[in-house]
Amino acid sequence: MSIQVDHDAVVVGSGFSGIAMAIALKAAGRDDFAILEKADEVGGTWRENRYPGCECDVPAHLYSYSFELNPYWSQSYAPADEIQDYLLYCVEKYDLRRHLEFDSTVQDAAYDDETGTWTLTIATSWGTLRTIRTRDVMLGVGALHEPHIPEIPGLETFAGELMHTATWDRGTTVSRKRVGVIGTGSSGVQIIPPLAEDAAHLTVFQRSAPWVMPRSNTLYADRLIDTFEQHPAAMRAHRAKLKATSDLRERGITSAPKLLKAASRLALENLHASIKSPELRAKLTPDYAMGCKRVLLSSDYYPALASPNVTVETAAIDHVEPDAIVTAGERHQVDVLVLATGFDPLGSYRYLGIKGAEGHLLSSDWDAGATAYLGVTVPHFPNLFLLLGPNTLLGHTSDLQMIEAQVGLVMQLIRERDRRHLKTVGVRPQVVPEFLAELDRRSKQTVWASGGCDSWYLDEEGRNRTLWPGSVAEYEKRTTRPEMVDYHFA
Ligand code: N01
Repeated sequence: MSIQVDHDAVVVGSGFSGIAMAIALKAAGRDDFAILEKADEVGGTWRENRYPGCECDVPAHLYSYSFELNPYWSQSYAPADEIQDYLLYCVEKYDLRRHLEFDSTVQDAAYDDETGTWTLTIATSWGTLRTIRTRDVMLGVGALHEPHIPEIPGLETFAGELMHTATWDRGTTVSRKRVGVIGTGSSGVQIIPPLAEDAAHLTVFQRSAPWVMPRSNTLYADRLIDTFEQHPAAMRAHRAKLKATSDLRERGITSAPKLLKAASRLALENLHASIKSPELRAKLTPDYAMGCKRVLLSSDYYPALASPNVTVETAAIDHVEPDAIVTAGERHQVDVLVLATGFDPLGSYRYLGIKGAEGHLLSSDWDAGATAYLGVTVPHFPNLFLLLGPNTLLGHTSDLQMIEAQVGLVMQLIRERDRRHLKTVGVRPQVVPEFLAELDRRSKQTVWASGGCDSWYLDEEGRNRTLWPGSVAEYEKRTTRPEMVDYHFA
């Protein structure tokens, strides 16, 4: 009996993950798919994050698809707009626009045991609902997507302009205004220098001092761009070098104490050279081991904090009033308040209502934490594939490498299922406990666990459910040659 579906596959989300998945489906001649996107344009992270100073702190030639290298990156670290343009270029080049359905928010997905198909319920911003039936669902909904809004008493009473970095309104101007920024992670470190330049006064509310390494962002000379354009092999060699050094740094920061020590020394020298005031320097000296949280790269962050119109407040925030942030004993008046407070990791996956085989609910199965085999497949959720799912983010190198490996794995699984003329593929439940035990064992040996900090890497029980604890090369190997016995075909 052949089952009627609207599409063979539905890709949810059109950021780097969704676009990579769609390109792979297309390349395999599996043209019957839709890409559902809740917004009105592609881009994911790079469509949403438009705050001043937003860029990618991973080198541009590594933060691009390996199969679509871009000779035209203007500088070693690309600004957000340029990355968004790159994604738009990919959409046109691979003829994906006709697969895209905008203003289509997937509310829930339900698996039908009988037919082995999924039915997605999709809402528009107008409130209308529709359904799509499909065999495969690929979720590229973004791992760091749902803004984390801190629970600070009185925050809702703030009467000035209030924004999270991921919801920055491009019309906002800060000149002649008093601005407050809460948070000094990757987003905070990027937004603070341009705000310090424009605002009348900037108060930075820092809870933990980050580790900051100097970074030079060089513009690529026209001659080099021409060389990359005319000699793709030179560009590939450049990328290979970036990949090797980034992987090494990632491994070093995570679990090589000697390398960490040397890097920590460099970061403290950077702090010393940039900040002359001993009092400010003390405030900016991290009190946990480097690598426990993401190491930040910036050469204009410390100089911005040393500007005369900038105050670094390290006292805990007590509450917010309509025009001020109040810390122990001090009232900081602000007109604009920016929350650079990060994201709810894997939040977008949790908020989707996903009902799998035999009534399994993803949200319930993930009660004790989000888990997936190699971050991609979840027991009892056949023909459902996660991209950048649990334990597959990277701390300090390009997540695109993980996305490409995952897309490759998904393609192999569905190809194998079809080769066997079967309806479904999913991970065997027996395989997962051992995999999770391995993740826990390896994560405990990293600086994330031993570095003496709280970070979004670990959950409340101190378990890592976000980052991959091995090397990129190892992940690539495990996904390029998957153990088909780990999967159940039916
Ligand atoms: O968020 P974060 P982010 N009161 O969670 C503070 C990616 N990314 O948006 O450290 C006061 O790192 C919090 O303080 P503490 C990247 O993967 C990539 O900056 O918890 N402060 C911290 O300082 C990154 O890791 C790029 O003590 C509060 C900050 O807010 C991830 O996104 C660029 C608070 C949150 O830092 C998240 O980065 C940007 C409270 N109640 C982001 N709650 C690239 O360039 C939180 N904080 C690739």
